Amino acid sequence: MTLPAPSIVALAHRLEQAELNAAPISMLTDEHPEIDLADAYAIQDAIRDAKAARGANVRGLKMGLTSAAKIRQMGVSEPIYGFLNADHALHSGAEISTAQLIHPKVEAEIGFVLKHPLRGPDCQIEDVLAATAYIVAAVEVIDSRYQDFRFDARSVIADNTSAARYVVGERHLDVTSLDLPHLKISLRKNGIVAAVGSGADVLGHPAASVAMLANMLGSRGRYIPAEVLIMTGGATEAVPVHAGDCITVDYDGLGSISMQFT
Ligand code: OOG
Ligand code: MG
Repeated sequence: MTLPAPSIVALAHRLEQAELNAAPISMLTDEHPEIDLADAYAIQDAIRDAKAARGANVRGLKMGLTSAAKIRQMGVSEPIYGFLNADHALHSGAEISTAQLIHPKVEAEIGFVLKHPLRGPDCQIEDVLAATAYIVAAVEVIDSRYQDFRFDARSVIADNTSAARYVVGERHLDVTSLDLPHLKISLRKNGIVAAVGSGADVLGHPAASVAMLANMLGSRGRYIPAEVLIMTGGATEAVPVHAGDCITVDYDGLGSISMQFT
């Protein structure tokens, strides 16, 4: 850690105001090049605490930058994690107002919910699958609070990994019947295919992303609780959206999710 506690709280406040006012700010590391990874996660924690103090619940956890497509698109190559707010969850068919967002993009993901908590280190794909209660198709709406959607790893971690909204599909309880690496995903914007991917695009297997999350949390003395949603990261590159756009994502064997931006 390099930053004193009051600076952590002040930077968290600046980021949260940017989110709540849909008004972008410059990258935190432009002003504070000394920020390290521990500071960045501490700022993210302070945002979570500020939301919790106002009664917002955490619904889950997310991994980011877990596919080659996302790493190439954002130019940041380390997987990162953040949290999902309960009041940012939406159902398929939802209307999403772009007025509350800065420069939203959508990305197709696979979600897990566990029946047992998972603790690193040494968590592996098999441990994740044995602990899984169900799988869901999920679409994340990301919205960086930084100008031009440009950031480095520390800045995007502090900004809760650009988390903004997420749309979750139906539950698939029969986990063993799903061939997750070969599960094909196709994202259409206004009827035209804009991105395609598969489960294997997420670290070779989306359960590897959950295992990595357990191991990353474990290194900070934390764990993945049971019953929370875990989003494993965009399998495809993120696609920018504007008012009027309709997004539909089809997942082989997991159904479809759609949303209308207004
Ligand atoms: C950072 C968040 C990445 C994912 O699924 O890769 C992420 C960003 O690209 O803005 O959520
Ligand atoms: Mg994501």
